[in-house]
Amino acid sequence: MLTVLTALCVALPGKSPAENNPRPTASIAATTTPNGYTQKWWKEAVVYQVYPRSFKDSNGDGIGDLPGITSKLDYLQNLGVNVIWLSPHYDSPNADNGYDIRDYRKVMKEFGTMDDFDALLKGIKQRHMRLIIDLVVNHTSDEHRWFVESRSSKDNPYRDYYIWRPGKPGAISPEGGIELPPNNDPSFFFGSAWQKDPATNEYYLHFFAVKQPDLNWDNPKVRNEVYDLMKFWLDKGVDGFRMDVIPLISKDQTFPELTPEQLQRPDIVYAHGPHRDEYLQEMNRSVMAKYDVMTVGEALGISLDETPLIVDERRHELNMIFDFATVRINRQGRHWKDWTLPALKAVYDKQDAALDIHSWNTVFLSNHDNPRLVSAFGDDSAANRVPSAKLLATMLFTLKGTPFVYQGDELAMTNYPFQRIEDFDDIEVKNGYKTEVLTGKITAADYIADLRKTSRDNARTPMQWDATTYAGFTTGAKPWLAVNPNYTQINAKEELADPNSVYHYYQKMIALRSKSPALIYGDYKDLDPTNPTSSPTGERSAARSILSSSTSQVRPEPTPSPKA
Ligand code: ISL
Ligand code: CA
Repeated sequence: MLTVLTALCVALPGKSPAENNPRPTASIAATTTPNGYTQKWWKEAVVYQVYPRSFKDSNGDGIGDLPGITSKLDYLQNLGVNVIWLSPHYDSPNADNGYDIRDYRKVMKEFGTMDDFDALLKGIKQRHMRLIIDLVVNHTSDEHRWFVESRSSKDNPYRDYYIWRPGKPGAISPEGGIELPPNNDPSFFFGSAWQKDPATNEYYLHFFAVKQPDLNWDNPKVRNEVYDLMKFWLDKGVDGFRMDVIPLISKDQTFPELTPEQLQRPDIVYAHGPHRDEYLQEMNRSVMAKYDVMTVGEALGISLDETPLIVDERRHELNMIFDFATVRINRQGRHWKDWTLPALKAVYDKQDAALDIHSWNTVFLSNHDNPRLVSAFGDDSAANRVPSAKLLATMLFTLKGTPFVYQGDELAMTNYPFQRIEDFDDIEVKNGYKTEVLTGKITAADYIADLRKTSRDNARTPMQWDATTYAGFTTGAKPWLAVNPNYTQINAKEELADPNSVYHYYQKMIALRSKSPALIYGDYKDLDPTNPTSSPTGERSAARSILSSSTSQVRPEPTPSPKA
């Protein structure tokens, strides 16, 4: 489906945003736009998400790594992005590709060493870019030292770093009593969120995989450990954090049974623990207030109306969140659902209405947990892939909020043609196969047909750098996850050589946005909210509708040609 962008950006007189990649200065921090926004470097940034495992392998072991990223910094600088978000780079047994952390102060050995991290950070700073890292502190790996201690005995000093409960008596059968988990909380990765641990015969809570036990944020020692590790990385010079499932940190520790209705959307229940805002404010006072950083929370379970609770600057919690209403517009539960353009535009309208000058938004339609941008929100057919990717870029870079580009979307990389369960790596897919297919609830063919559209692995196939073996991602025998077979046509080398490529369109749009106060801070209005589709000329007219409303006051030189 092609989308029509119908934004009107009111141009703002006054200071243009600092040049690409500004260093923070007092004057920027103090400047207010005519429509009332406080100017901040992170509002003016364009963020690029790197999923290290799939970006670039430097040593031929088939796994992307930090030196690989460093070797591609010129590529990113050339694109014009100025903040890099690095998905987890910490020591991990990789039950969930690094979102299960074993040691927060160590680099994953497959990705390199701390020296490699320092070299990456230095390369980023030399290019006047910034780095934010993933902060995954709702849970750790079960191999984290704290959990190894915690599970060893009920009186271990680390016992209360995690959430332990005895089982509950269930129905009595002729063979005797049945024990049930402490309550019916489900895990996002299928099954119960409670796992019985043989060492002490109690259950620990894990909202995600069995190997991802949830930390007990009600323990002040846990909170201080987290604040210390945040400072460890900030003192190295990182510029902030993307915070994994951050609304989930506070739990209702009475653990009531969820109602059938609540079981449809457990994320909403989990995101509404009693101390969420209190802990985020404490984190802000203890850490963020002492540095010039950017924070963006993954706001699983938070509705649009509640967004200001977390991002209103007067509440001193986080700068921005990822609101799921947009990326989940194509889902019914876990399954694919067709979506309409007016419905998506209605979300953008609602976001605009929910946030005032004290709050700031993110703009994103893809990341490492979602299918490819052009496949999910555009049309990845041979005829329409390029124009629809450009149209989506036009939309993403002109909406109000800090845009996030996921690696490969600047090339219009597409979903992978998955055929068999063996083609997948994702733990969520594998757990789902056991729970849904092996129990006969659905057929393997239906399961895989749905995953072809929804699977997180669509986004995790290796970056397509060139047309050589394995797309130039690795020189090794095999990449950790298969390369999309379309790499001979869709790759960075081809696109860098083609002035009309999607890559160059992104480059022009990013440059235009970075230099246009109107596109960053200007007011937003949807001029055509009910238009369900576009004509083949939609791209041109959409581009004009934005540009014509802003070019009168903004220097026009970087305007992308509508034909670009
Ligand atoms: O992508 C999802 C399911 O397909 C989401 O439910 C996802 O699990 C949720 O958005 C939380 O995501 C984050 O935390 C997870 C990790 O697996 C994801 O990669 C991460 O982005 C647990 O740390
Ligand atoms: Ca490697």
